[in-house]
Amino acid sequence: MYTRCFQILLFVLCCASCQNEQIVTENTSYNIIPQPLSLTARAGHFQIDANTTIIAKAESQAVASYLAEIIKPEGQLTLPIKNTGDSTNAIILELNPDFEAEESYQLTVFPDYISLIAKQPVGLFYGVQTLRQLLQEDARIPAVAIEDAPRFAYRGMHLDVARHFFDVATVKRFIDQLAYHKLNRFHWHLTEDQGWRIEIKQYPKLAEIAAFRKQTLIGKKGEGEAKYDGKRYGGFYTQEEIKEVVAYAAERFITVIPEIELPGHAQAAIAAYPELGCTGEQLEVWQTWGVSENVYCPTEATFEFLENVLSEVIALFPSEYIHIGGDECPKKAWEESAFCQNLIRKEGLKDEHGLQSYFIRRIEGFLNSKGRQIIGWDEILEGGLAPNATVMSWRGMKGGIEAAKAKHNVIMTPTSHCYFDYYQSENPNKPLAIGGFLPLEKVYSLEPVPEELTAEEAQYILGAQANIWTEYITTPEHLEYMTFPRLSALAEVVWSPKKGRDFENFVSRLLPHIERLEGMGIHVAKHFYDLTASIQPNYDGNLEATISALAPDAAIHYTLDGSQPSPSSPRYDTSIIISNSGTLQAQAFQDGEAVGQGYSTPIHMHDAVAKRLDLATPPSSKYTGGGRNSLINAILGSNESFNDGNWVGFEGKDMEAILDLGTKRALKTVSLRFFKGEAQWIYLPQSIEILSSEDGDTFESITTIAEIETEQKVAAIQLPIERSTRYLKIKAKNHGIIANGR
Ligand code: TNX
Repeated sequence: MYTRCFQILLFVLCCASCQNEQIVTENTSYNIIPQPLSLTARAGHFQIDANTTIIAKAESQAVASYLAEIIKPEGQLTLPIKNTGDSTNAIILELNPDFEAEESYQLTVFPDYISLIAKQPVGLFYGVQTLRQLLQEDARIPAVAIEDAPRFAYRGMHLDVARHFFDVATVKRFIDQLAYHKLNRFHWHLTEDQGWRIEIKQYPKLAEIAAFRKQTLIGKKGEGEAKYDGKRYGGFYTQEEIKEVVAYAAERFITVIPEIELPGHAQAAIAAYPELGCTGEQLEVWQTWGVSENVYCPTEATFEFLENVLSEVIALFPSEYIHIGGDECPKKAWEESAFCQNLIRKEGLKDEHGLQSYFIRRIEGFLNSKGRQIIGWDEILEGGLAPNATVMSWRGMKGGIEAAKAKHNVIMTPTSHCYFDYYQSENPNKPLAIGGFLPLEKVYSLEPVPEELTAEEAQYILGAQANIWTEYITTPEHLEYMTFPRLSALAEVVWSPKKGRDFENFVSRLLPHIERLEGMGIHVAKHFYDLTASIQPNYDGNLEATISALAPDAAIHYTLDGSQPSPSSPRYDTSIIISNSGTLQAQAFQDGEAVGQGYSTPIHMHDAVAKRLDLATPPSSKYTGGGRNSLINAILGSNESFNDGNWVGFEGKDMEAILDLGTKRALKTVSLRFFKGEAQWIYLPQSIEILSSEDGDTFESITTIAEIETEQKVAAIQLPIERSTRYLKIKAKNHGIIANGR
């Protein structure tokens, strides 16, 4: 493969986002997230005042008390809870065992009372969450009739407290938000190579040694020497704290699923108890990110340790499911261990993958004997699945598909849609993340049930969850920034009916939802207001810029003279016509304050802008940003990246572009820019030829250059031509390098 990226003078950003057209459904004004199953608007409103009461029988008391706490109007006393009473000015909670769906509820707001009915307290609890979202600042609740039930039984969120530790208060706040979004599983990732976070009474060194690392890698491991911060770091939860969190979650109808990683991601435990490893070597708790090769050795002593640990874990967590990890277990230590090789032979296992299966099956057997089930990451499929295991499919959906076909339960959490440790924006000021790119829209587009499955197989998809790995997330504020608003999108994926899911409608409800979250002090990512732009030639010699943000209420102001946009700069409407060189700058404002990342680009007008350009060979889809138009839109391709949407690449073929200037023009110079990225198989052309023509048919060569070189990533070439002509042909000969294996 050989490629070249080419630009005649200038280019655009091709913007994938569209105009924000708000779809107004009757649900929009109620702004509930996740969207309920059905909602019918009604006239009027219920007013909470000093005389409002909550009526609830004994079985609904717990939810009633929670409601009284949560809905307390400002400056007023907690609403009194009564067993029976007059329905006027009351919020009545009732259970009705005849309701079909387990977690369903029916909420009807009348002007003189509110009726909340559910099959079980959990349904009442979700009705209360909806009520919270309906509550206006003036303590009014708009009249409405809602019938609601979740699509999936498993609606999860994971948190890695091992790479970085988050205290009980932060974890509780996180759990509060899961509840607010009607999620019901909190997957607590408690052990890792870099830290062990749960007190185990029988093994005190786990808290003393495994919970602390000497220092932490700074940034990412580059090519040179890795840098460390030199600061001891760690922490763990005492068993009392664990109980407190589990009880707090249970009050919010959230099951906490603990994860104790095995056989890999175990270096911290091995650092505390070296006999758990294959070499017996004294290790340190890992200070760097990645996957450690120091894994548990499958000796009887290791199984005894793990069973003792899991016994304490079981006593703390009532969850039916215990997550045992199972991911990313390098096999090197087992390959090099005589004990492991012997065990493989003795047990008649095929290889190290068989040994991993043996490991998981033994742990499953132990947990099953205690009445618990295991969940494992999709690597537990390799070498044979343990008989009753539930698979968490993270490396795409394929592990989940395979498991569902084999009649195993599945939780979908593909990196492509569910990794909230990935970047959510292309904003250059975004904080460092592990990598990837997962914008809000992508999260929202997750469909947990793959088409490949039959209706029967689809029953095995219990639901989905998102994961927050915390290698680069060190503070509660940053954790919230990574979580919100992506969690709101996930909540709708797992709760709301598939039919009727609509991103634009979601966005219109999300804006008031974000205000509610901010009202609770949550640090929400505001990339929602980041601007993207598309600058296109409009073929009358001008450019037309369209600018958009995801937020439909963004007031965008712009300038063309290099000054910083302010609320008094011209307000962007449908497009901007640009006919001169300068700088286009735009910024979104909300209540007069700049919000989100603004947009800025230099505009370099020249004679080819918005003229007709034909490409004899089609550009490669791999490297093509804005296509043909990006060559004549007055925007330069980036000096750093060929992926900025402004470069056009040609793979395997020569480039031939014919420019029609419309009339005969006296030209002085042709300026060309080429991108060089040899590591990505992008090469400068071997040679360039410029030709001219009066009629667009017969071309005459003006000049040729054979040698093009640059030390930079971009070769900018100026060719003096001094010619009056209407048509120009630019030929660039491909480098001709044939790459092996790519
Ligand atoms: C993969 S997902 C991991 C984690 C990392 C994460 C970073 C999984 C089962 N393992 O250990 O933190 O990638 O995105």
